[in-house]
Amino acid sequence: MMLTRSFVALVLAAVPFVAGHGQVNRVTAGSTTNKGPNQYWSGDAANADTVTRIMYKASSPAYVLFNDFDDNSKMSCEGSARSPAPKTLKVSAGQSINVYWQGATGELHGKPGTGGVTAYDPWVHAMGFVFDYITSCDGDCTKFDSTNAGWTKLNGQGIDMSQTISPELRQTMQDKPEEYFPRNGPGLWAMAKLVQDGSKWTINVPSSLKSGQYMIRHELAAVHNPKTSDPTSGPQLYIACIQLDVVNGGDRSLPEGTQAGHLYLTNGAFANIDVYSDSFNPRNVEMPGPPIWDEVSMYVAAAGVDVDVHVRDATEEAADSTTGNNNTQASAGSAKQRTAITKRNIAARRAHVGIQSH
Ligand SMILES: [Cu+2]
Repeated sequence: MMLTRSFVALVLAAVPFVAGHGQVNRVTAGSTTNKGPNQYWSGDAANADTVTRIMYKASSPAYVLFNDFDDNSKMSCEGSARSPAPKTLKVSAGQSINVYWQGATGELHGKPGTGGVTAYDPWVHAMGFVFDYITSCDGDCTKFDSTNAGWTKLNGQGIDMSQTISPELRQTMQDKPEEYFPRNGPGLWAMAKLVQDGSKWTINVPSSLKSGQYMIRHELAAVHNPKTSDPTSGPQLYIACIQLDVVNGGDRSLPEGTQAGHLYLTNGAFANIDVYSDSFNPRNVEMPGPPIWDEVSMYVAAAGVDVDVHVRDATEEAADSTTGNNNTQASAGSAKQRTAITKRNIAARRAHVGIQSH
């Protein structure tokens, strides 16, 4: 039977060969919502207004695998290093954006533990890392070729041994798509947290970052299919590139950063992670890739929350102290307080940008 190419494409879109995958449903900043692109139909009106670059479709290749970890182009934005999105999302420095993922398949649709997502399919994998990187677009993100960009890490989360997956999501993952490990006890993978939170991930734009256009490289790294001799095995990287127009910025430029093809080794510990192995110890999971930008990490160390602050001058302090904040819960860790950040200016900053601890 002869099939036209478009018919085949439609079938592939509707029935992916491999369970899983997905894409960005929408990105929000404050009261602004911007829809992710329709990856399967370029005529969708959302595609003329989106700030998110098109990812791989759910059919092959679907995600980036270890053999391509050294490929700057694929690793920067999957297939979209040279295919910008048409718009940028305006966001103030110090504000956060929320990225909502959508599964390409319905295994978790309406299931317990998925944060009440019912309008579309939730993200389907629960074991894996989440990373957020940023680069300057050197001007206009809608014309930016990110192939050789240097990326700076804003956040990286693996498995949090101080938390446990919800009993509901653990049960939901029991049969499909894959059973959750560790099978018992503590260990909350960042990806499970994302699913429990309604397939949502929050990214904080550093308050000290200079105004200008930047692109976020938001990456989900699913680890449910450990590497074997099969080149299609190993961690699956899902990379969403989101174009931002940062306003009300500070005085910090990004460092040079790391090219996407140099973030992870094709045969390093990350490529070879095996969460099912008897020798796997979730307490010893190494954080893949370069360190978090010190502009961000010094605040994490001081306050135990994943937002940033820069050392503030007296004028800013005075400005914040007039905002009448009476609802702060800052808990600066005294032992780790290795910077000039004080409890007071952390509290002031948090009040200033409206961030709650989580
Ligand atoms: Cu998948």
